Amino acid sequence: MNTNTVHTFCRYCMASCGLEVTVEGNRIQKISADKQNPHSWHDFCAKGRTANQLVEHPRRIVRPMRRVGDSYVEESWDVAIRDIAARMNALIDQDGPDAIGAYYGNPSGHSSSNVMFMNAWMDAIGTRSRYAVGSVDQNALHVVAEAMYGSSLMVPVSDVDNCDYFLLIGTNPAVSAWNWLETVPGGWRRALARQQRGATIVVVDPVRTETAEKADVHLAVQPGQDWALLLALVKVILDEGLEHRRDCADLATGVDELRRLVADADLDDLAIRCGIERSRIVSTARDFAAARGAMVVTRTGISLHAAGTVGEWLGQVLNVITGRMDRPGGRRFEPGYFDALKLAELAKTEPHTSRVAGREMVAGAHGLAELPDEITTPGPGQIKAMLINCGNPVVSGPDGSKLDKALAQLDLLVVIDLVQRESHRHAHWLLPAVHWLERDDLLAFTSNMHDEPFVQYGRKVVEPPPDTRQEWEIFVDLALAMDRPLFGAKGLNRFIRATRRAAALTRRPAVAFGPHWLDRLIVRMSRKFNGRRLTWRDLMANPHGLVLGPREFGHFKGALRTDDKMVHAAPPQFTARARELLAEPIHVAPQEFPFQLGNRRNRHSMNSWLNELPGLHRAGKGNDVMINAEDAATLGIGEGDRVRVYSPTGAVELAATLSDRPRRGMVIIDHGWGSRIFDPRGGGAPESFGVNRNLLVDGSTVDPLSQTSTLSSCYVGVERV
Ligand SMILES: Nc1nc2c(c(=O)[nH]1)N[C@H]1C(S)=C(S)[C@@H](COP(=O)(O)OP(=O)(O)OC[C@H]3O[C@@H](n4cnc5c(=O)[nH]c(N)nc54)[C@H](O)[C@@H]3O)O[C@H]1N2
Ligand SMILES: Nc1nc2c(c(=O)[nH]1)N[C@H]1C(S)=C(S)[C@@H](COP(=O)(O)OP(=O)(O)OC[C@H]3O[C@@H](n4cnc5c(=O)[nH]c(N)nc54)[C@H](O)[C@@H]3O)O[C@H]1N2
Ligand code: SF4
Ligand SMILES: [Mo]
Repeated sequence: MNTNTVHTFCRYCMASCGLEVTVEGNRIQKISADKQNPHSWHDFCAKGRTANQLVEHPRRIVRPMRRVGDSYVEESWDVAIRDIAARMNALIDQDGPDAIGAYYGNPSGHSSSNVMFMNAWMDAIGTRSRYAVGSVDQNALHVVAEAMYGSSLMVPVSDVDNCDYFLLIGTNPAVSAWNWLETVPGGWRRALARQQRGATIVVVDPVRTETAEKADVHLAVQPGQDWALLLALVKVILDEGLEHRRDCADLATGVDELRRLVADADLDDLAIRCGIERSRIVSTARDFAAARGAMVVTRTGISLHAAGTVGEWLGQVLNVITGRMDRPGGRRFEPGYFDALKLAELAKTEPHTSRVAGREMVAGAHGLAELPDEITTPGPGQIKAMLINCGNPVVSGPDGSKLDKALAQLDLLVVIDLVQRESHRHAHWLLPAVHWLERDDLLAFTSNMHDEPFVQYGRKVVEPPPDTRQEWEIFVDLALAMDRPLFGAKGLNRFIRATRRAAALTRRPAVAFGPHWLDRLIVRMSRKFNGRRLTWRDLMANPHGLVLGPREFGHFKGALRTDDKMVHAAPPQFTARARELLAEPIHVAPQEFPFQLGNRRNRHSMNSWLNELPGLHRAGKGNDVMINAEDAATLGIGEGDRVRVYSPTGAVELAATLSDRPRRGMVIIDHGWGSRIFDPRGGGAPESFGVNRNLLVDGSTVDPLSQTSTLSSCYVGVERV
């Protein structure tokens, strides 16, 4: 059998590590780091190394499957698409388009065509019942970027290699690989290299994480109260005149409003709220402002709390007022080869207020926490059918059992995934997706997120099983079968049909409309580097990827999409919310639920998936609850004891690990566990590892500015069983 080597990159997370894959026939033999990749292989981890295990998952769905009673039967795509289209059309005729709901999860963002075509389909049917992973992830960042910089996708990247002072808040890059809306391959390793050369790393985290362990300073903040710490830092900087005068005048508006806000805040009060001594806050502020290159980085440790947007905003404010935007060692705008911000503008969803909770959409979708009530509350606009694409919201969102019950009551649940997981157990149709090792991707919309100008064509490594399909194709087929205009654009369906006929006639599949058309267009329109545009040939001739030039500074101001081309440092909705928080009494845990529930990611899992694969976790895998040893002593809990963790919403049982890592009053359970994996083909018993900690989280509280569920602000009780 012939053996060949393919170079591509991993699409599990934003680190986008370059891969070298050895293939024999159509089977992957070995995946290693592509050391010839000039940009991104340095985070290469066991998840990438074992990615073939998901391709060859023993429970992988490889043909469309229809539920019949309690089991599933295989069907052809023709039957599947026709049945789904007919049932959805009947519901739309009867109840209107909002009767069709849809959710997309995290992996959809690692495909170049998935979300675009899902939106095209949602626009085709006209539904506003749209839900997305952002409301359990990074909505706060989108809201802040939109208000401050004029585009929800304008996310300046970290200039790690020039940074002298890292203020890392609510992030554990030693595990999560410097991930969010940026690709900074080897970011953590590079930060440590800077530290070797004298840079300071400050980590703000209620837990002494793997990252905090390596830090020069660890500030064990009171969970959920980073906004108070950040506001205090801003206050010290403005009160002591440590701000960057020129940027505060020429780059930003609203600094006077910030001055008024901090004048109304008291440093001692803020220190008590965040649980960090005033003197440490003051010295951190002074050191941050004085450092030559410095950056604040904020992530999910901020966003999954009720004050998440205010925290995210104040983190950006610190960067802006100390002159870190567009300067070495700070945050830089990467123009990339393609202007994704422009695309985001074209693809904007009409604003919409939800039916039951009366909340606004954020970044084109409603909050996941609202979904159960939208399914169970009768009346015009009630969701009767759902499509879940790349998601496991029962595990990733709050109050999973409430959502599970709601999903059970749908007339139609359609799932597009590789495997049937917890959120898919009531599915009427399981539609088999294609793994990224089986598809080509040009991730043009991440072009502004790389920490240096870079392009790599994500090559397909093996052929997918014949009856699996990429999401874009499923959405096109559905829109055609439903006879509803893709993208809401009249005439497009007819045109697509014509290209498909031409492809069949000429026996050239590439003639049929698909995302490869758009890829070609994007390359043709690419920004010039060294005086010339990219060509398709450049992409093909550089399988390891192509660094397009040096990191450039000076694009930030021009890229701003606010009407006055200025950074808006103090959007009124943010200052109002900060004043609301200042007026709130200091949080104390309710007596019956005295602990705050913290969260961890696992190096060898991707949110709720990959944790079932062999080789990635040791035997007996699952999650446990980490309890501060002093707290455990007062509860009479010993190492390895079985304990019950309970909240007003739910209860779970698991083993205890004692540790001095979490601050007192906090217990930690890894998220992403406790999702069953079903066997729709073989009918084997469901497999499951660990417990779902989000069963403890009430869905009714959200960050009002971003609609993000407060997954990390949950109070619980703990007892030995
Ligand atoms: N308590 C707590 N909860 C959290 C978090 C936390 O830190 N703490 N983190 C949150 C964050 S940051 C995120 S991003 C969310 C994730 O939330 P979700 O995106 O809803 O869930 P995932 O666990 O990522 O599940 C992804 C699903 O996509 C499937 N999949 C993988 N690749 C493909 C593909 O190419 N095509 C298709 N169709 N399916 C595919 C997988 O099999 C899996 O079933 O969880 C959030 N929930
Ligand atoms: N191995 C692995 N890597 C991943 C993922 C994965 O599942 N596994 N998921 C990917 C995804 S989708 C995302 S979005 C990114 C997320 O990347 P990160 O946000 O860096 O994710 P975490 O590693 O969960 O780090 C969050 C940290 O916030 C801390 N924290 C919790 N509450 C608070 C608080 O109130 N204040 C402060 N200051 N800190 C708090 C937690 O203790 C934790 O250490 O990671 C990505 N990378
Ligand atoms: S999952 Fe691992 S190998 Fe894949 S991109 Fe992320 S860090 Fe790299
Ligand atoms: Mo995420």
